[in-house]
Amino acid sequence: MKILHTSDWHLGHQLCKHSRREEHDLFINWLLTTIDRNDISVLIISGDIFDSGFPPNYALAQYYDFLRRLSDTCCRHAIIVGGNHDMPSTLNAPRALLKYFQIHVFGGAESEIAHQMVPIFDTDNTLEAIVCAIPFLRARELKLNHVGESYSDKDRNLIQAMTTHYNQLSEMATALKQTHNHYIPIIATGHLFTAGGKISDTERDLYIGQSKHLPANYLSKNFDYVALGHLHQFQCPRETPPIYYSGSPVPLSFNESTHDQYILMIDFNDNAPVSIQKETVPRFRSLVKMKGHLKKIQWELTNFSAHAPYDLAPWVEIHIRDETPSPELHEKITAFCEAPAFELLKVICKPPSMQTVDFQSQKLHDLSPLDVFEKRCEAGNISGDAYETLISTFKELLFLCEDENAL
Ligand SMILES: [Mn+2]
Repeated sequence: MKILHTSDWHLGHQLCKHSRREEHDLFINWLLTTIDRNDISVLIISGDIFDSGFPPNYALAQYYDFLRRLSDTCCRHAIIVGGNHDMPSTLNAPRALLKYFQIHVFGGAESEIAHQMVPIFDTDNTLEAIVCAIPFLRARELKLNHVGESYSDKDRNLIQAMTTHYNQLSEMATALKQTHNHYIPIIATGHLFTAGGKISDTERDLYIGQSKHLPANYLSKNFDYVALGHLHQFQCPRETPPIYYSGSPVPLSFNESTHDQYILMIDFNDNAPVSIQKETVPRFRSLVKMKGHLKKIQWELTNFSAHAPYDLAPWVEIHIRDETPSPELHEKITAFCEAPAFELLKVICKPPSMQTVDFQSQKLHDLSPLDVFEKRCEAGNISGDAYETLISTFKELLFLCEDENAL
């Protein structure tokens, strides 16, 4: 039995107000072909299907169209769990209908934990795997009451409750497995930060500080494979038994495009060790970041050639050093951008004073609250320890606001 593990699609995502719809369409086409070519029986999507709790209608259509086309492939089951970007009720709304097609959806934690255990049967109706479907876990779903607790107690109790949730499902699945004589792998899903994980600039910073990261070894060793989402870069927090992040299939920022994107395929042979294969997702659109002085940028733009094998025009972000914003400068750059080979998304100008000023397309909606706060600190010439303390306090405030607003 082979499963395919992916996560963090973020359907509906925009980069500098530009839709990622075409890239997601191409990814979905590629994924469906990959599923058939590799004889995949079970698909797991480990959270952040959508970029927001209220996705645009085209993103919903992409998702349902994908699920319909999935039923034409060799894949017999799908397990889809919610991430921190997903609204549990949005994902859960069609679950009764989708279950009819062997698509099991868990937008949030269930009030009855046993419901999160999904037995997978083969075509002869023999139990061939058990999936513990665990979505992003919210404090209120774990019935934690934080009133009067210090932040460190709150963190510790959340980690404890998450660990208990995983252990309970591990014990239930192990008990079910032991009633059978043949090999039955137990697979868990999750949408969380593990301690020491590599983060990028687009993961919503829900867990600030190591105290809120779950150590990988807290996850039961009875799980033969743990399919994680949340971190957008492929990584392996534990090798034996294996825990993997597949990472997002489409880079969500210019920084994320500096590394490759993957999906993972896991083969469970009878009693044999698990074999894990990672496959590179094609880059459907190049995201190119150019940094340097004006002359260098002009040279790079003049000599720009797209290497992507797909038709989508590359997107470019430019950071110009030692230049003061001016209308003439704008013209000097755009004169090089009229070639149809790429599309210029953003120009950031860094004057000699080192104060960052954006003069073209960077508007407030392009910035995160943290970006705005960092700019305010830079404008106030705050640096060193004072800067670090202010940033970490601001991140803590952001976390509290997100937690208060979480649905
Ligand atoms: Mn994500």
